Amino acid sequence: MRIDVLTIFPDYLAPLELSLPGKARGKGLLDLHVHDLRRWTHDRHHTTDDTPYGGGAGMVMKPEPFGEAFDDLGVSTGSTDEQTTIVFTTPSGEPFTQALARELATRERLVFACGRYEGIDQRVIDHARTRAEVREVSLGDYVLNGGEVAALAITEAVVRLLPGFMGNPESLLEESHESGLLEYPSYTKPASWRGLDVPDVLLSGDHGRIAEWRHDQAVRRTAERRPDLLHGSALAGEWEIVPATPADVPELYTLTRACWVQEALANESLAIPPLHETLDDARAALDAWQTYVVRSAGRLVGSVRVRLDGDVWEIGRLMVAPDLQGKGLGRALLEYAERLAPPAASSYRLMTGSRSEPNLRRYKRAGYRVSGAYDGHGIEAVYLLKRRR
Ligand code: JD8
Repeated sequence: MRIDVLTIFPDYLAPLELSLPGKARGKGLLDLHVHDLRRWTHDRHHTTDDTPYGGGAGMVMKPEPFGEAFDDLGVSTGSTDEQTTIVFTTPSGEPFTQALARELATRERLVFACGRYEGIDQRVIDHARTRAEVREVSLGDYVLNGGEVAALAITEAVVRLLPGFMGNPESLLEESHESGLLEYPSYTKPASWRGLDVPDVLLSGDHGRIAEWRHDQAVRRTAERRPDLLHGSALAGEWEIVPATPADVPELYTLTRACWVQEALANESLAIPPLHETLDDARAALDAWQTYVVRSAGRLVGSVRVRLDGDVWEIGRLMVAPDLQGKGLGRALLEYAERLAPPAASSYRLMTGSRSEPNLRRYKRAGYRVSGAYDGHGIEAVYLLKRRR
């Protein structure tokens, strides 16, 4: 990958010579060029900024140096270059995420345009769009004095994803924001330090239990610190997925009836067990399954339950209030349920009516495949299975 950085403070990017990017250059994976934007100025003072049209505080970066830099650096002359992305780091950009890092890591060339002062003349961005893909990216919701720090961070996050860079690419999958879960706590020698001991499970040598403990720690940490990572934002406003309590049972029972009337209509059959369950059945189910509910503005609007059956993670009763379906909450609940699966689970299983076309389509889109017919209670239902990644 080739990376060019345009900045009036090239020394800000000096850290790229160190650590990861330095190693990538050594491996021939990265061709990094940091350019002083003043190279493309022609006045005695090498001016790169001027006063804003329309008045206002501060200065704006002039368009000409950027335009000439793009020309000189051959940033895709002629038709828009498919393999180059010009990145403007700006507080008004799209949030930088691991997903965006993965996307940028597929590019052959990145060109970072780093602003200072009040920002860059808008025509530079408009002009850049005529030459290559443009991404305006923000490092986060806080104000820096320029775009260099963001270019530095984005470069590090992208370069370490380049194929052949990480000694053990598998380790990438385990990382925060890659697995969708925050990292579990790590420990090294000594086993006891200032009265603080390493958790026994980590000294047990039982890799199954260790993986189970680590996964559980990762889920807990994510639920405590970043619940948004666990369930995204399918519904407007504040909502969250939480473990169900007995107090939720009446609403759960009502939601079940509402959702399974839909199933009954879809399958033209009343032979649907949930429709024949009592409130006590609903209470008892809380002991048989790990059940989670979603509340939005205090209203119970969705639910899912999970349990381990051998090495299969069984996902059941995935419900979304009929009036709120189609907003992605079902997908968020399914992803949440999958993420809860313990290491012992090698696949996910769920069930739906054999004639529930919308559900069947939804689950197939999520990677599930029909694995067999469910023969019980006189209903036509099918099992769907998905191997775990
Ligand atoms: C580029 C000029 C400073 C910003 C007036 C302070 C990114 N996450 C981020 N926060 N801040 C930036 C960023 C700040 C920049 C420039 C990026 C160019 N400034 C300006 C607007 C208010 N000053 C950033 N990525």
